[in-house]
Amino acid sequence: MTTQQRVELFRDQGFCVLPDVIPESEVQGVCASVLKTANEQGVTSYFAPSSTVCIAGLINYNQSFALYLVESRLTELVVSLLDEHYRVSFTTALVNHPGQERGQWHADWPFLQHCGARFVQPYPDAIIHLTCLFMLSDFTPETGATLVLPKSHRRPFNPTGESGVEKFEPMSGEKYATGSAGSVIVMDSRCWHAVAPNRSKKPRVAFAVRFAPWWLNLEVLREDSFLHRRMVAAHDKPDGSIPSLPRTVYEKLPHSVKPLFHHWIEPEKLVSGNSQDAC
Ligand SMILES: O=C(O)CCC(=O)C(=O)O
Repeated sequence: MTTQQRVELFRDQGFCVLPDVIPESEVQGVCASVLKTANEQGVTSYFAPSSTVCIAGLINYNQSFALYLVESRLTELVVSLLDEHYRVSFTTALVNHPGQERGQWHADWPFLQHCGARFVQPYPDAIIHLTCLFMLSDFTPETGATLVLPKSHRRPFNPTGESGVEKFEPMSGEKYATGSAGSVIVMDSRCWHAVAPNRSKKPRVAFAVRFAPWWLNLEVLREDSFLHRRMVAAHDKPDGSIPSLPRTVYEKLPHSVKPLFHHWIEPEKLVSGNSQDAC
């Protein structure tokens, strides 16, 4: 399939699946590495059922996947959808353990209606943010491949706001986004999706990377930023925040990956005694 064909599929369905972004020979190693990090750092997620473990700011702890973020077909697709100069907004590990139940239908940030920072519905029909789910184990109906509702991305609302839908119920037209380990689901963040039950005996392992165009304000996601304090913390909203990227981690990223993270490097700390100079 060409990039143009993928773009058309994406625009029509709200998502498409890119196979073999992480080569078969490498995906097991990345999977083991992310699982190790998840065991050390993971917490349960707001949206997912209790047997899902998730880590926000995964890149801070684990860089084993960095080079795949700039895989050529993925890059071509993202540039076609967001134009150049896009950036990473989130990197999140997602480990869905056996026995996990179905999660609630939702779209992703910035379309989550109960969050402090959101596009209020009815929102415009434009591609504003991408959610990419990198499969580190096979996504099948048995293992809990993500449930998606094709074409839902064109709706100006989603189940996290007033929508009249039963959030935990199956929906007519829903589909499993399946693929083998190493594939990536590239989804419009407006597309309705849900965690699926994992009926297998092994964890279903993935990580999510979200891409934002240069013009989308991400500061509200930054821990302790003015916008975060004002729009999220002050109203006790569930947005959470993304830890800044330590400069030492940034410096070690592959050269081609650095531009995706430059905006998130931790701010320079003021040296004690120099604070007046800085003002
Ligand atoms: O783990 C999945 O299958 C879906 C994850 C999800 O819903 C999300 O990251 O927004």
